[in-house]
Amino acid sequence: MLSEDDKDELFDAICDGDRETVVELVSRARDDGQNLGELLKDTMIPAMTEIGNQFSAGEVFVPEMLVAARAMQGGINIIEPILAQTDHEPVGRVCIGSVKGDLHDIGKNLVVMMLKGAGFEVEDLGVDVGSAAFAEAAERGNQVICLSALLTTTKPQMGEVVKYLKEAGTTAKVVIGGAVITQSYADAIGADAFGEDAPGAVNAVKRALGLAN
Ligand code: B12
Repeated sequence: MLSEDDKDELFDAICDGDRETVVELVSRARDDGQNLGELLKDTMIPAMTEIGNQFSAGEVFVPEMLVAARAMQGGINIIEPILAQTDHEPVGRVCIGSVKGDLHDIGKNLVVMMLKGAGFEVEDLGVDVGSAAFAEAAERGNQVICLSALLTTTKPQMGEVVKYLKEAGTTAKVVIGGAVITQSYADAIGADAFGEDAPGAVNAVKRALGLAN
């Protein structure tokens, strides 16, 4: 069993991006039969929230957030198969992809890790994803379709996806983000929410699902 001190060490290890310590502590918790859902919710997700807040406040930058996300992922990799066996319900089902023509995926990958850390089940469609593939993901039961674009030239693809999904009659919500995206663009194309960064993506997905204001 992890003591309170061990849990503090786990929290700090995630914030500091110390993947080895995260893997060691989470493995010990698993071997001891500790409730991993609780550990995720009470210790690990708050650590990612903390690093996300520091990032939003300009106190840490992308490299620190990437190593923290990688450390978190090390722990999630151990927890995921165990939680999948139990009746642990995900907060929601989300799919994400960089839109057609866009090969940038560093930001998208951060968003994936943040969403997983917040308890969402995430289907990552990768890069250069066309409208039909997003519509098929909605048909598979994803409640939110997240679109990422980094280029001025690929930004209009987001409008195309929203139009395609509407015509296909899907009820899934659409959340968009990426360096060239703004709230006013989201409003203009009829997307349900916009997120500025990875923590903002979690908020946007929650807003789209009516789980946050
Ligand atoms: C790394 C990089 C590349 C790498 C990508 C590697 C990879 N695996 O991703 C490579 C070298 C392949 C590349 C290629 C190109 N790139 Co480039 N690239 C960059 C660079 C330097 C960094 C992008 C990045 O990773 N940022 C860090 C991440 C963490 O930030 P982010 O992506 O913005 O994501 C955050 C938010 O936007 C948000 N977010 C992201 N996605 C989503 C999704 C949702 C749903 C939500 C809610 C939020 C969200 O959360 C993320 C985390 O906080 C930028 C410059 C820059 N400083 O942005 C140029 C940049 C984006 N690239 C640019 C260009 C022009 C190109 C090329 C066309 C160059 C060329 N002539 O070949 C090609 C296009 C390739 C293609 N078809 O996509 C331009 C785009 C200009 C424009 N406005 O159109 C930029 C801005 C450089 C510049 N100043 O000119 N690039």
